[in-house]
Amino acid sequence: MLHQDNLTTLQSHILQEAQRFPQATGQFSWILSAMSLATKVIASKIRRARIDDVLGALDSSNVQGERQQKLDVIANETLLRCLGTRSGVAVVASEENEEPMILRQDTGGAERPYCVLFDPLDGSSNLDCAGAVGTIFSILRYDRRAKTPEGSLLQRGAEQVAAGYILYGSSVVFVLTTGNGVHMFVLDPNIGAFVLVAKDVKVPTASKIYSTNEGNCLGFPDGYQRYLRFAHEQGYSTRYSGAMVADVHRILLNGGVFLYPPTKKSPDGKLRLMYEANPMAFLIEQAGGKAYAGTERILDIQPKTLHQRTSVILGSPAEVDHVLAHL
Ligand code: AHM
Ligand code: MG
Repeated sequence: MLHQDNLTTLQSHILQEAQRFPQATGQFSWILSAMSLATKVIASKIRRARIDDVLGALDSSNVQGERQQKLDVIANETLLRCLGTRSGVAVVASEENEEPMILRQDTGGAERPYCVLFDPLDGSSNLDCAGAVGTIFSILRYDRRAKTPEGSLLQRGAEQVAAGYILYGSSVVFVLTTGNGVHMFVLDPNIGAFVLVAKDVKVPTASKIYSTNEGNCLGFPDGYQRYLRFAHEQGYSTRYSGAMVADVHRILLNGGVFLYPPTKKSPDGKLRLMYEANPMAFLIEQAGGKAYAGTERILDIQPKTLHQRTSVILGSPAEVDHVLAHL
């Protein structure tokens, strides 16, 4: 992991990256700058949440039938507002909304080439106890062969042009890939900018740490239970925060494996392929790790529906291999 000698902000990093593509129109850079703006707003609202009395659940449920936190809705609206003003975005899809938002109808034109999908506030049940939460996003090219704008979103994760997450923890961390390695930025609250702190981050090859909701263990398929017995025998540590962004971030830096297997309650897994698994899988693979759903590479899954769920195994390559060997 290299530390930058010179001070580079997320904004200047994006502009530098754009220079690799002389034909680029700048619209992609504008989308990432909207993500940066939205997540600074969300970070500030999270910091003030108890003071502003916006903690707790609403009466409403989201498309998944889950109770929404007030901040889920605020984060969702903030992202929609920021992305909605960017002309390069044709379609936006959020984990919180049943239907994708078609921002522009002339989506076939080359001037509106991108779709953005996001989980606005991942792990939001951590909010009431001031625990870490995050935002996850995925950017796809608009697929002109699709019959409908919604159809344009149903692409394999391998087609993503960018993905990232923002961790709202003891600091605010923006982790990004545009398919050219994984880069990490931290929000400097004094200057209001994300500053590059690590370029080309690589996940450690192996580390005796697993991250899973072990309370569900008896409902996991046998292979996962065998892996957990192996991990216990080998003296592994367990770390689990209840927010995927925080758990994946720890694995990116310290190594280990994150597991959300099928359970009795969620036989297909709990996490959402398009909003959570695909962007995290893209990041982890770009960092030298592996990401699977059972024995299938996550990025190869052809989505059938926007909100479909998947099981997840991702992290250090050697640790993912240990899990796969037990399945
Ligand atoms: P959310 O997007 O509704 O917050 O749900 C996703 C979260 C992940 O962040 C986390 O890994 C998982 O759900 C925790 O689930 P569980 O409470 O079943 O362990
Ligand atoms: Mg989530």
